[in-house]
Amino acid sequence: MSESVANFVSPSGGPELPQVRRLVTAIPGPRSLEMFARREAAVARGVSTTLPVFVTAAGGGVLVDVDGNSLIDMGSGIAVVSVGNSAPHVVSAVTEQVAAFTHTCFMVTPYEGYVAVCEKLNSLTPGDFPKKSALFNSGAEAVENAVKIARAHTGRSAVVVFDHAYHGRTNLTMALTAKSMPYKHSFGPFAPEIYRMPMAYPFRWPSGPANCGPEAAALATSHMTTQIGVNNIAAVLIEPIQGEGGFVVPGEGFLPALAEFCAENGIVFIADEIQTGFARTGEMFASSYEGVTPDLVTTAKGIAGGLPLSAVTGRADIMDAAHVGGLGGTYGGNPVACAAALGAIRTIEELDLVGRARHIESLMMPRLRAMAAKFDCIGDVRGRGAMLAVELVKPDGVEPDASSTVAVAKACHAAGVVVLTAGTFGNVLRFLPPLVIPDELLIEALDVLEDAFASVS
Ligand code: PLZ
Repeated sequence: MSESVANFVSPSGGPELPQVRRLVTAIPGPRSLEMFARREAAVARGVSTTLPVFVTAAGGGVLVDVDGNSLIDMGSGIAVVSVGNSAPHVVSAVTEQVAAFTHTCFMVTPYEGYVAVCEKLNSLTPGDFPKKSALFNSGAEAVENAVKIARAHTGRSAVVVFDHAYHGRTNLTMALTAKSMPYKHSFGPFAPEIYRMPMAYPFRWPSGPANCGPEAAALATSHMTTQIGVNNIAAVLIEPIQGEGGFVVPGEGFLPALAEFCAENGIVFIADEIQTGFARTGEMFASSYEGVTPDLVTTAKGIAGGLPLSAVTGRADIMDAAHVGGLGGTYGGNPVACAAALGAIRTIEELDLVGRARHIESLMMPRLRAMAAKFDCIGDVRGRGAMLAVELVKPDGVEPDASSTVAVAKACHAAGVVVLTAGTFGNVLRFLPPLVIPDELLIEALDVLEDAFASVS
């Protein structure tokens, strides 16, 4: 373990959780099962559970449950606690803020934290031009507001999205999301004026990964021109690496071609960096990998170390298109969440978590590639930084293998490693460790994963 990470995980005054995998009961244990029975009686079934282990403490790279088990966290609560759970700067900033005041509503009587978070976002996001930001609560809410702003700016209504996209669970963001089950099924009717284009998905591109980026871009721009009409398009909205859709890294050239097409045609290019943002991919924002400068960026998740906060950031003239009073919400940019964000961003900068994400990639990628060579069911290994995945397929082809994916995930869970699945076909295992996880735990998680593949193959 590097010294900075060791110090970080056990700070003076912070939670000192031993960075170990330790199982003292079956997973889930008896107390978790008891609580899960209560949960089933009290909580609506529509809210699902990946692993019914009830957590009492978490930090660094571990989750500790009510039965005393210590599990390795390879999910970060879906890419949220990149700085680790209860990161010291987050805890101290939140504690101070919660004691001073908890809420005034920024639209009624403002406070500095909100402005400071916007200043940080304006300087950290890609693009060397005047920017402004607005703060909200959830990722879906940020996406909704980015679309509102783009429509106000352009006076146009159409929004272009892509196959395998995920943008949220509200009515507009369900419409923007590709996958029906479980996100949209039985919940329509959906918002109009949403148009879906083919995604540059290298592993599944008919003529092969090498042609994927340019060919997909040509298709998308031709469809936009002929089927929608460029003068009707307010925004093109895309995740620079798709998250729920299966960690699809777009074929090279796809994002730059889309951004260029948008710039030529007065279309607002929106990067949904909700899952990819804040150091996760080994850049502060994943758009930077291909030098793409979005007009607007949506952020959430990793922004605030676990507190609910989201944002839209972008070109000042576009952000100012919405009339006074047109944007807002009771809780958007809540002072406690803003304090958490300032603590989280400080942590990312002080611990060089961008570099740490690249280190995680360098540690995990060779192991995942070696597993792909060993196990026939792994068809593809992909991702960037600490946002990595393997796609499982039936032997000798690309037919998705969801049942093996679930089996490998379950074997990892039983062994005390929290992994998540993803993908339109449910056949992607994804890895999103906290960026402060000690190397030893990562290596142990990979050992467990390899055993899980061996047991399922
Ligand atoms: N945009 C790119 O990844 C959230 C969803 C989990 P909210 N992804 C996790 C689930 O099953 O609900 C996400 C995302 C991207 C938007 C969102 C939405 O963010 O904070 O969940 O609303």
